[in-house]
Amino acid sequence: MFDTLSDRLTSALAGLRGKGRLSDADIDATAREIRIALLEADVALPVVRQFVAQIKERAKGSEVSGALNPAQQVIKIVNEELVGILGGATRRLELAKVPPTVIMLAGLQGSGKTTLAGKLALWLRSQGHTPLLVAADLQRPNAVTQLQIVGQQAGVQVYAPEPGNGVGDPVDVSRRGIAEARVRQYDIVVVDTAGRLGIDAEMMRQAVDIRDAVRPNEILFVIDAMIGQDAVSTSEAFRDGVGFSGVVLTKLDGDA
Ligand SMILES: Nc1nc2c(ncn2[C@@H]2O[C@H](COP(=O)(O)OP(=O)(O)O)[C@@H](O)[C@H]2O)c(=O)[nH]1
Ligand SMILES: [Mg+2]
Repeated sequence: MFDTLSDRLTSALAGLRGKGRLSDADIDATAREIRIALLEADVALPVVRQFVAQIKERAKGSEVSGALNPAQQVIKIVNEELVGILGGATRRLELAKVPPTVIMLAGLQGSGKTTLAGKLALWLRSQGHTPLLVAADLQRPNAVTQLQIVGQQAGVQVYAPEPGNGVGDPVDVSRRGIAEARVRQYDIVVVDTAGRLGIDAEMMRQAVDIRDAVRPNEILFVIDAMIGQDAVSTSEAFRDGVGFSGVVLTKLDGDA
């Protein structure tokens, strides 16, 4: 996807190179090309609209720089805005002043939460932490076993007091998981929660209840990069329903 998007953007901007002065018409034409490039890359319309509007506004605005000609300035603006969207928000995990740090994983079923729990555990361990994984997905068949296997592979402990498959209270397990970590001095707790196939009120309520019970330092919203356009509405629903402090895109190794 990025190869074509990158090609399209390059050609959209190519017309500007070498121009000493840009008219509003030049900027509009370039904005139109960028818009088409993004839409063809399956970027959601509201995102495209905002992005293009931002670029137009900045390009037509008073950002006059002595060092760059107008065409170079537009290219710089597009570049900055793209970095802002794609990579501007990477940052470190927020650690609690008093351990344990609590990380809650939320997202739709199949988005990759349990897999991420394992990756996080392995990485945290390599950084000298002693993480505890908490099995709070008591819904999805074999979710508890899956987390236990993932924990074993990463060489970290899994707190799984309930069998799952519909048995046990995820809010209670989450709360007890934090208490367990405190007593046994694990410094980071990763709470693996249940998702649903689509956004539904029951899932949101459960995620909110877990959030309120464990007061996480980080809520990582896990999203499958292959869902394309649905990513925007799903993220917005989670943002408004549960809130999150970070987003993890999974399956970037796929063919989306
Ligand atoms: N290719 C690929 N597959 C992944 C990735 N993360 C998760 N999966 C697969 O996606 C499926 C769902 O993942 P899982 O962690 O069980 O999702 P959960 O329901 O959110 O816990 C599993 O088959 C995983 O192996 C990833 O980054 N790349
Ligand atoms: Mg899972």
